[in-house]
Amino acid sequence: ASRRKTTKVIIVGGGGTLGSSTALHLIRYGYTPSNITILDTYPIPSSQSAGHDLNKIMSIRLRTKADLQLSLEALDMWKHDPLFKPFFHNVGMFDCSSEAESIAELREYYQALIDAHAGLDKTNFWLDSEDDILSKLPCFTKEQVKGWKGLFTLDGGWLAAAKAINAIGLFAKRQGVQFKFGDAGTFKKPLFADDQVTCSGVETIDGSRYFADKVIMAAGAWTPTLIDLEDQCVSKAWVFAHIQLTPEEAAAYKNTPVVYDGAYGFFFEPNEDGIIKVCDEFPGFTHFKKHQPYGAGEQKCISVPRSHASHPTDTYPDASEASIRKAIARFLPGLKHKPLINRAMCWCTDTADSNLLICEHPKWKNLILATGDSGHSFKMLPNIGKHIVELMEGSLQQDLLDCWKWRPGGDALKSTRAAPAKDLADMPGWKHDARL
Ligand code: FSA
Repeated sequence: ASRRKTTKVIIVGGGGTLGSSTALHLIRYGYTPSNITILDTYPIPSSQSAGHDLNKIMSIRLRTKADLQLSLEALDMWKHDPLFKPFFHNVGMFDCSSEAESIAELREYYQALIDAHAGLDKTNFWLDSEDDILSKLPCFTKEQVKGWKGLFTLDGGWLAAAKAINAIGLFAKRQGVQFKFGDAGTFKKPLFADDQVTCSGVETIDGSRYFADKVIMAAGAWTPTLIDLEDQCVSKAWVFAHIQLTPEEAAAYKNTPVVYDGAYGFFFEPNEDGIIKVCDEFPGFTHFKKHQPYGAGEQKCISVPRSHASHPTDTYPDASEASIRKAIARFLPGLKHKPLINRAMCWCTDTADSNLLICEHPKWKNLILATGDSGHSFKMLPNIGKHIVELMEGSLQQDLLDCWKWRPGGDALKSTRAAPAKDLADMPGWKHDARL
């Protein structure tokens, strides 16, 4: 306990999902808030973080071995923790399809949830007919859902993402956590003790030097550009667009569950301003460039994120417009005539096996990586930081250590997705900034 009071921690990317959660749990574990420094290019909630979004999906996932424990812990905190509760819109989620093969996979998934013996039979239901579907989703028509089947879960819904990170930020500020943003918060390189092995802090691009006992690299999709991760993470963009509804239009979608079909995409209930977010589903877009992260002997080909925050005129490729329109035609045919607004890309970073990468760097003591979200980590905002602190303290449970260890090899370009990501260089339509 006394070690916790005196240990200094720097969180690089502390304005995003994994970083802000780490700051929260350091405080909850009794670390002295003024010994915690959050560095980020943008103020918390960092506008280039994937978590800086209207909404993200909440549901229990079983993609990796760690998922069941982590999503049950998260669900409990989204439902009951006073800090997070206001941001969980527990409207349910419908995972559906009209293709025989995908329906069979969804059925298997439903069975796996039941077989997890975690009481999930009480909250998950198979919807087998049009009438079953309409009973949960009155916004659809019978004609529209002909042949659809799927899994409805009461454990799902959406998370008001940027607002939840903001709440952590406000709490951390009140507690006295230190914040540095802009050039003073943008990572340049790690600093080392005389042994050149023990990390002792961070230098930022304005030349400031910050010293600490532990440095946590939680810069999300930017992490592989900052520290050489030996190709373990490939950063990719996913896309979204918004539709502004009138209050009358929005009323028809109130309390609509999140609807997800892997062949089309997904959409969310309108938020309090009547905005619906629509996404397509695809294996992501990379942005490969020659780049030299710290620790690499020379320049390498790395997918370097390019944020909407830094490039506000960027939108998304023409191909995304077509697939988002296709998702709208499928889910929201009555809104086909409405204009799309706020088209943008959002950056995640995939590992080969889609497990997170949360471990001490094998070469550098006290430099801890917390990245590799693989596009599915926002739902763990409430609890992931607890495990990052456990890793830092050496008390993380063995199965999580195994899942999240340093593990070069494998194919993070494809990861566990249907196909390797395409590169933005081959996808016209997203760049509207003549200067860059
Ligand atoms: O069930 C989920 O957690 C969906 S995450 C949403 C998403 O856009 C993915 O659909 C996409 O493939 C990528 O992983 C980014 O996140």
